[in-house]
Amino acid sequence: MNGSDEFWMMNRRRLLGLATSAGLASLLPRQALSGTDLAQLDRIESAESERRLVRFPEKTGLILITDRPPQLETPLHYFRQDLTPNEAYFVRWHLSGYPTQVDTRTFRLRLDGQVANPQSFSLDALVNEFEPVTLVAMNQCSGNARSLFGPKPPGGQWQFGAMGNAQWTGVRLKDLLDRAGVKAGAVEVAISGLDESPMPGLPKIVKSLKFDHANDGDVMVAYAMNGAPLPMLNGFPLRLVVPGWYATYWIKSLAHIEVLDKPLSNIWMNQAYRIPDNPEINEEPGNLSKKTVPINRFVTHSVFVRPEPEELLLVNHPYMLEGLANDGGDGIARVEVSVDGGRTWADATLDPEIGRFSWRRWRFVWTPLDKGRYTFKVRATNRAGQGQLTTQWNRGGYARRVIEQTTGMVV
Ligand SMILES: Nc1nc2c(c(=O)[nH]1)N[C@H]1C(S)=C(S)[C@@H](COP(=O)(O)O)O[C@H]1N2
Ligand SMILES: [Mo]
Repeated sequence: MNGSDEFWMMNRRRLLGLATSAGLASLLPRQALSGTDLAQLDRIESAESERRLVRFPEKTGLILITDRPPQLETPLHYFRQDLTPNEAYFVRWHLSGYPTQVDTRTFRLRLDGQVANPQSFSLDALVNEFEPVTLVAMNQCSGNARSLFGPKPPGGQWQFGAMGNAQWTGVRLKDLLDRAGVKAGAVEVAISGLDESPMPGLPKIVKSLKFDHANDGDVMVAYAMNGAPLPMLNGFPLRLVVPGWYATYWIKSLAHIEVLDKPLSNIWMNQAYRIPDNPEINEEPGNLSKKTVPINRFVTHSVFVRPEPEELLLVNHPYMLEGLANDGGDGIARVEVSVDGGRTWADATLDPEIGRFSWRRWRFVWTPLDKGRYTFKVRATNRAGQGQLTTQWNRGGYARRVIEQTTGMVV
């Protein structure tokens, strides 16, 4: 390799680093770094360049996890805002038979099963005949941050971007159920979308909620996201919003609601999205829990938005660490940050609450007094006293509640 090749490769890496918003690290001259730092930077830059940005319809550049079906992750820096822009909101479909267009004139949402008057709602009827409700809620894939578990569970190797916060507008599922007149003996409500399974042996996705949950007045059929129609990839024209619960229940391109007189039994409830039945949602790779339950409410968790891993910080300059914390709806009571790898902790400042089911952003201003490499940690506690864990693992890589860390280099 000659000198100019070397130069080109170095700059290519830098550009890739920029494209994935590595932050300051990609901008500083490499000469300013020691040999070990340089090796570290190389590792990170190559890890980042493997996480390629791609553009899908109605979307900005998102990190490609898989393309068929699309699984796209939101780059961290979008989480420095309360609401995640629709074009940057993560995407996950299970099956390649997902809808790419919908005729809004003929589209109908069906509601039937254990009801007195089965319904078929046009979009017009949903928008005009029911009281609109609006709420800010975070959605999060059950497997968000799965890639950080060791050993790595199978599935999409997400970092922290399989989540997003949005303001949802729509109608209460309860109001639709009332219109249909639910009969005695209703135990669950099954929900499914327009997506079809392309594989003969695999049934289409149908999920269910207990009737009382579906009818609690919070669960919503949303037709707008951040004041605009939902992007096709996020479920246009309708999706279920199940505040405080993992995304597997937030059925997209919602087309059918069925009130059931017995629990739903299918692969999507009995085999997929199950977690060990213990409060820590924990098990050993060599000793899997015999008893599992369907995944449900979000657990308490907090993440860093900045610094991003290995970001460069300047000695004697105040730096604002930022991140967000969430739980299943009780509310975040406290977020603590450690700048010394977990030896000592101090309280972060919480941004104002913008809804029970929203994430809560936090900040922590810190002035590094010495150069060197730092490990930062963050832990949250919710109002019900649920904190975070130092170790956790489960076969699905679900419901991560581990105390997270990031690193920074003070120069
Ligand atoms: N119809 C339908 N809805 C679905 C899914 C799906 O495959 N089909 N995937 C679920 C899962 S596992 C996730 S993580 C979220 C992703 O929502 P998003 O693409 O709007 O971010 O959609 C949920 N709703
Ligand atoms: Mo998911």
